[in-house]
This record gives sequence, C-alpha cells and structure tokens, in this order.
Amino acid sequence: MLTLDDFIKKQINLPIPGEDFLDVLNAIVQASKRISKNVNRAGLIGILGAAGAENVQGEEQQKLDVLADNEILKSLKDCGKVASAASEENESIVVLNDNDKGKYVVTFDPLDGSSNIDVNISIGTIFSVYNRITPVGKASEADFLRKGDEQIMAGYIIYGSSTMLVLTFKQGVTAFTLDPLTEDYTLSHDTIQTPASGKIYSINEGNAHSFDPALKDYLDYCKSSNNDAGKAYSSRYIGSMVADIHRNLLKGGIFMYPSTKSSPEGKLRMLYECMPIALIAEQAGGMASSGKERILDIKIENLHKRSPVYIGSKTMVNELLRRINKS
Ligand code: P6P
Repeated sequence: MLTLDDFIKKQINLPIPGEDFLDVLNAIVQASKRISKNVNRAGLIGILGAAGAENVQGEEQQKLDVLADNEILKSLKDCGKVASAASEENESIVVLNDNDKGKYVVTFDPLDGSSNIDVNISIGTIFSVYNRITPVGKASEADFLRKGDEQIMAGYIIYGSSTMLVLTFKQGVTAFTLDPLTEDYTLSHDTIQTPASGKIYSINEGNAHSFDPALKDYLDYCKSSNNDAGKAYSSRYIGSMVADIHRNLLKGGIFMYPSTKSSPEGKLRMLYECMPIALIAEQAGGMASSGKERILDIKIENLHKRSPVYIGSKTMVNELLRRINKS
C-alpha cells in the first residue's frame, strides 16, 4: 500500500526541484482532505445550498464553492512556494507569495459540478501547476496566459463513492484513493491508460437543437449499429465534468461540451477545467480538442476563456474530428 509520498519518492524522477514542488502538491492534497470531509458532512453542518452571491462567471456560488476556494488559497499561501493562483471563483489572480520562494503558480476549479452537491452526485477539484515566468515582485496574469503544454503537473480530486486523486507529472497518469482509516492517499491505479476506443458518449443533448451538423452526424453514428462497436454506444452524462471524465478515462469514451446557443464559446473554462483535464487525457493516451485544434496548443488570452471541448478515447475523438474537418 504505497502512499502518495512514498510513490513520489520511489517512482517519479521529478525534473522539477523536488522539495519545493512537492510542497505545492502537498498543499493541494491537504486542502482536498479538508474539502472531502466537508463534502461528506455538508448536509449535517449547514453548508449545502447557495452562498447568496455570484462568481465572476455570473454563476450562483454554492457555500461549498466558497469554502473550497478559501481552503485551497490558504493552503497554497501557507506552503510559501506559490507566487499566485487563478481560480474559477476569483475574477483576477490572487497574489500569494510574490517573492523568490514563490517559484510556481497554480490554477484550480475548487469544486467543479457544485450544483450537484445538494443531490449527492460526485463533484471534483481540478488543478494545475506552472513554473512562474514573471520576475519576483511582478506577479501578473502573464504567468497564466500560456499554453497548456507548459503545465508541469495537473490533476483532479473526485469526491465520489471514494475520494480519489488523479495526477500527472507528465510521466503518465496515476491515481490514489483516500483511505478513510489512515487519511492517506494510497496508490490504487499505478498507471491509467484510457482505452483507444469505448462505448460511452457524454454530452448534454438538451442542447441538441444548437449542435452543428457535424456533431449531429457524429451523435447519429454513436447511436447506430454501424459504429466501431457494432451497436449503439451508451449515453452517460452526470453534469459534473470530473465525474464524467473520470468514468470515461477508465472505461473509454468521449466527453463533449460544444458551443451552444447559451454558451456560444462553449461553457467550460480553458485555464482550470479544459487544460488540466486535457493533460491528464493525453498522458493517459487519449485526446483533447477544441474541435479546431489540440487544447494544449491553445495560448489563452484571458483567465476565464471558455472553449468547446471534446476529450477522451483517441479513436472516438478522431471520428468526431473527421466529421468536423469534412464539414
Ligand atoms: P450543463 C458544472 O456546472 C459544469 O461546469 C461541469 O462540471 C459540467 O460538465 C457542466 O458544467 C454541465 O453543464 O450545461 O450540461 O448543465
């Protein structure tokens, strides 16, 4: 039973200076343990429901969104190695340690899918880490407006039937299950390789009226018997990105959030949703595209930029892209 700490010491040849980098990971890990406890007791300690405010996205903040955001920011500040952070819940960057110890910057969605909290559906924290590029004392958005390929670590924690940390240092994807008895993240999936193809497609078909013809054609393919599986795929959509991605990562499948009438640029945010998940998907042998280009090739121009996103098994994403490119 290898704990996260043991795994990193034994199996990861970190190109990044070990200690400082691991302090950042540990800060995220400790915050996630506290968030997990709160998520599991939310109905008992009066932290379900809306916080009575909107976030920068104009979305109603849930109490647990705010709590999780504060937990992670405090943990990152206390670790002393993070210059600044960008999160879904904050309009601009949060400067934490703008000194010579602040070598990294962190992006995170503190609690993705939080509208599902009140109905006990799995939710998650998504995060990624970059080397800081701004000079000391000059922390700015420039540290974040980069390509996803520059991430040095990315991962998510899924608060589901168990709490799991899925992580990549760009040396493959590994998952750790939080053992409630020891309160340690313990290795449960040494190397995750997503199947090249699958039989699951995930999309909110309530938006089908606004899908473009290439996407509609692909969905017909998914539902027909003349696809690569020889029978209709299963539709699985929880409405919680981390949960949908996690299931498809392990079983094979494709997750799609296209541009829609209500979200013409797509709903999901590049910096702290699409890019970290894209790194995980690619490191597990999958693909992540905006429909026009590889997600990790896109240099973002603003912190909360949204994008259409198609992520999952390589064969399935390519089958969709073939139709988009033909149209
Ligand atoms: P819709 C949750 O609000 C979220 O940001 C993702 O976790 C999820 O995949 C998506 O939105 C669901 O959006 O429009 O289908 O309800």
